[in-house]
Amino acid sequence: MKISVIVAYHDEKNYIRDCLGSLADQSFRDFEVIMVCDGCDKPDVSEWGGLQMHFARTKDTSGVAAARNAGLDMATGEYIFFMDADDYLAPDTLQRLVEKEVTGGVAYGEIRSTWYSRKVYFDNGEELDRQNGTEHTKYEGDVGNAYEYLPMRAGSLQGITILGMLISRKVIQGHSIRFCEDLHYFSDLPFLMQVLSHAEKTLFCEDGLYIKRKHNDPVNLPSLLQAKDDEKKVFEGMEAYRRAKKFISAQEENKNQYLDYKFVMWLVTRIAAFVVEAKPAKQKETVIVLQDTLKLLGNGVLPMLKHHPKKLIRYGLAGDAAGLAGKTRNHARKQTLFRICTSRAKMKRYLYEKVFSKMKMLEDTVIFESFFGKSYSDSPKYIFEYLNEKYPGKYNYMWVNAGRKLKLPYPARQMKRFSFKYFFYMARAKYIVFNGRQPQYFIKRKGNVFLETWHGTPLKKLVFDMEDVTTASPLYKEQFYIQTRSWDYLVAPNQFSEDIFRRAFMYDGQMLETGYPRNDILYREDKEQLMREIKAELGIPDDKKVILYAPTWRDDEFYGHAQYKFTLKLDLEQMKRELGEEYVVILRTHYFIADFLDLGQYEGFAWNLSKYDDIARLYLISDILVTDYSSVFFDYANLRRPMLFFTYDLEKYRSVLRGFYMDVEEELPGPMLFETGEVIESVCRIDEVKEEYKEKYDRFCKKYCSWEDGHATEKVVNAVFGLSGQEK
Ligand code: C2G
Repeated sequence: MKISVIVAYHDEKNYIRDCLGSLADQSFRDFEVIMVCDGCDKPDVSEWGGLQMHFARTKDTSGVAAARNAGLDMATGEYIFFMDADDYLAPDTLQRLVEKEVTGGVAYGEIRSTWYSRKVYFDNGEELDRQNGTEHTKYEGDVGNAYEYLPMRAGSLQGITILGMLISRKVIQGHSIRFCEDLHYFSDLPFLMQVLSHAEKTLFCEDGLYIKRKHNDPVNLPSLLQAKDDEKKVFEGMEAYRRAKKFISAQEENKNQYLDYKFVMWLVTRIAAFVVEAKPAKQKETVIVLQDTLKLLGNGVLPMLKHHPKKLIRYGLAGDAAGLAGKTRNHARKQTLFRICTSRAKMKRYLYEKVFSKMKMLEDTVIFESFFGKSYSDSPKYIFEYLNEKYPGKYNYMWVNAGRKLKLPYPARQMKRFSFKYFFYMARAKYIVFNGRQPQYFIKRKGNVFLETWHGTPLKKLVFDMEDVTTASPLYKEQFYIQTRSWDYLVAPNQFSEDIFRRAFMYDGQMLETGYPRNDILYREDKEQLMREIKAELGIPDDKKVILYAPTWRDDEFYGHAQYKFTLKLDLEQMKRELGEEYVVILRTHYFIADFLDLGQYEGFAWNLSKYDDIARLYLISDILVTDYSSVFFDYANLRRPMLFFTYDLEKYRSVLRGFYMDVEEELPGPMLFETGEVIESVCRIDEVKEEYKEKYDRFCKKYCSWEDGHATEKVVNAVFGLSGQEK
C-alpha cells in the first residue's frame, strides 16, 4: 500500500522542517517522499535520514504544475499524495487516509489553515487561531459529496486544491492525467476535476488532517497565493474553469453547481473589480472571454445566487463591459454607504480617508501619544515639556488619551483615541510624536513629520526577528511593515537597539542616535530635591528605602487583545515580615496588564503604582529595582543603582515565548532569582551584590547607556522640529 508523497519545493527554507518533520513522524510508514525542487537548490535534509527520499529538479522556476508532473513521473506508490513544502500533517494523517482503502478512487480529508508552526499548532494553535478570529469552521453541507465539499470548502476559485488527498495512482496513470503547466495559479482545478471524473469512489476521511500554513511574513516570504498579478489571475481563472468543466457532463447538475458557484463568486470579487479598473480595450477583451466562459454555467447554480451576481452574469453574457463596470461600481458604493451608516467606526474611517485627510494641513499642530493614550509619560512627555519651556506658544498641542483625561502641566487639547476628534486631527496635524504604533490605516500626507520614539531597548525578539507570532494579530509583520513606512524619525537609545530596529522593523528612515528623552530626568542635577518631592507626592516615608518591582507582561496569559493577566509571584507577606523595618515596596505592572491588584492589606509597606503615569519618576525614588524581562532595566541602569532579576519563569519565557537578543546569564548586571526567599536574601546583602556585579554593571552601561547624557530631548527636538535652541 505504498504512498508516493510529492512535495513541490520552492525554497521555503523556513518551513520545510515542519513539513518533513511531520512526514518523519507519520504512524503509517510505507511511503516515499519525492521532493521536486522548482528551480532552487535542494534543502539540507540530513536530519531526516529515516525518510525514503528522492529528489528531482525542474529547469529554472517552471512552477508548481511542472514540479508535480516531474514528481508523478518518478512515483512508484499505489497512491499519490501531494503536499506543499510549507504545510504539514498530523501524525496519523496518512494512516487514516489509507484505511479508507480507495484503490481506484480518492480519499480526502479536512484542510485546516493556521498561522502557526507545527509545535505551536499542536500545542495550542487552535486556541490561538480562535483568539485572533481565524479559527477553523466545520463545513455544514454534505462532506461526502466531493463535487460539493472540495469546491465549497475553498475560500475562492483559486483555493480549490488537490492537497491533502490520497489519490489512487491507477486513476492518474490510467487516464494520463497531468497538471497543465501553462497554468500558474490554477493548475489544481482541472487536475482535480479530471481525477474526480475517473475515480471509482470518493470518500471523506474526517481524521485525514492536512495543515495549511499561512505565511506570517508576507514581506520577505510572499506565498504564491498572496502574490498580486491581477490580470493573469483573472484570465487564468476563466481558462482553468473552462478546462475543469470539460470533465463534468452538462447534465449532471448536482456536480456542476458548486464549481459554477465558485466561478460566479470569482466573477463578483475579482473579474468585476478588474474590469472596473481596466482600460477600455482590456475591459473589452476581458468581457469577450467572460461571455464565452459564462455560457458553460448550468442552471443549477441560479437558486444559490442573490440579485447582484445574477445581474453581473446577465451583463457578462451580453458582452456589456460598460454595464458590468457600472453595476459593480454602484454596488460597491451602496455597500460603502451601508457600512458607514451602520457602524460609527467605519463612518469615522471613511471621513478620515475621504474628507479629513484632504483638508488643509495644520502646520503648527503637534499630536502626542504615549502607551496608546493610557498615560502622560515616556519620551513624548519630555518632548512636550521641552517644547513648552523652550518655545512657548510656538505650537498647538494635542494629547491622545484612552478615555481618562491626562493631567498635563501645559495647555494642550485632549482627544480620546479613535474619537471623531482624533480622526479629524490625525488627518490634519503636521507633527505626530508617538511612542508606539499608529493605526494601520494611518495616511502619511505630504509634509507630515512622524517622530517615533519607541519605548525601550529590546530584550525580547521583535517583529521580523520573531519566527512564530503568537501574540496579537498573525498579520503583525505585515502590519508593522506598513506602519514603519510612515515613520520619518526613530529614536535609538543605543547602538545595540539601532541595529535591531533597522533589521527587525525593516526601518530605513532617519535614526536619531540620541538616547531616550525619557531618561534625561535621571541625569538632572536637582535629583535629590526631586526625589523628596515625588516621595511626598506619593506619601512614601522619607526614612524608608524603596524597592521597585516592575515586571513585564507574558505573551501567553491574556483575557483578550492587549488585556493581559498578571499573577503576583513575589510573596509580599514574606517581604514585609523580613524587610519591612527598612524597606517599602512599589509594585508597578506593565501597561498591558488588565488586573489591578489590591494591596490594601500591606498598607504602609506596599504601594500599587501601576496606574502612576511616569515610571521614570518611580526609578528616581527607588533604591533597588526588581524586574524580569522588561526593558525597564536598560533605563534604570542609568542611575547605576542595584538591580535584581526575578525570573521565575525564565525557561518558558526564553524558549517558548520569545527568545532574547542577549545572553542573559552572561550580561544581566544583577543576579537571576527564582523565589521570594532569594530576592529577600539578595536585598539583605545588597552591598555585596553590588560589589559582585560591579564589572558586569560597568560593561552593561558601556553597551546600553553610553549615549545617554541628559540632553536627548534637546537633540531630538532640534533634529525633528528644525529648531536650534535659540528661540526662548
Ligand atoms: N513599563 C512600565 N512598567 C512596567 C513595565 C514596563 O512602565 N512594569 C514601561 C517602561 O517604560 C518600559 C516600557 O513600558 O520601558 C516597555 O515595557 P517592556 O516591559 O519592555 O515591554 P514591551 O512593551 O513589550 O516593550 O523594544 C522594547 C520592547 O518592545 C518591549
